[in-house]
Amino acid sequence: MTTPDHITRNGYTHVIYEADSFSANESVERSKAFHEWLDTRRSVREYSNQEVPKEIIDNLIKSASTAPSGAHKQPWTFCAVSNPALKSEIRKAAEAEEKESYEHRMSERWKKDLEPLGTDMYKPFLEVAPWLIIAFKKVYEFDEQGNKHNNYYVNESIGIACGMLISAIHNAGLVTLTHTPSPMNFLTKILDRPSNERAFLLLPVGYPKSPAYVPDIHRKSLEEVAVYYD
Ligand code: IYR
Repeated sequence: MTTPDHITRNGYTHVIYEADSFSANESVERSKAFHEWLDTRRSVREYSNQEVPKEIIDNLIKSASTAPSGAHKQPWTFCAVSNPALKSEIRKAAEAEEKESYEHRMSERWKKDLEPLGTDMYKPFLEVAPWLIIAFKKVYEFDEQGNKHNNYYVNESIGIACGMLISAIHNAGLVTLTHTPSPMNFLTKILDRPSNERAFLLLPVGYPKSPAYVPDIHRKSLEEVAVYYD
């Protein structure tokens, strides 16, 4: 019997999926190489103002948008900002929130935990980096009749998409940082987003300043993060 190239389930077409096929040894090598490459990624706070072509940003967003999502709703919009006036407006508003956070909202313990990272209320990277990508989650959608429908697992979905975006940025030889000025609703206003979208994460994208310094911190070992049940 020949294998059909598609079947029907619940009246919907399902097509054959073929995964890449590697030998066990090849898989070991590839998984090792991937980890070693991913482990070279660092969150970078010091940017060069060197331009990044829009085509690269298009590809990064397309990569992020390959993420799995609840009921395949793809509940996200990625806003890519290179306009200097808008970047300045975002910096001004973000720094105003950060000032409030650092001076009043964050606990002493929290600020102590951030000391090794060297963060503060000043965010020059919001103007220096050639691009800011702001990931908005779509909490609900409107159907043709204008009725609201909640999306599913929205935080999980956009979190995964942002993880894939960060990996895509690293793959392109660019750097980023997960910036979360809180609250982030000023971004809805500045970028004129519809009411069903909430800002989730702001990522500056660009080349690092030369030299760029990052904190001398290290990742947990496998033993610290994994538990096996054989
Ligand atoms: N949003 C602030 C504070 C901050 C909080 C955490 I948790 C960090 O890992 C880093 C920073 C800021 O961007 O400075």
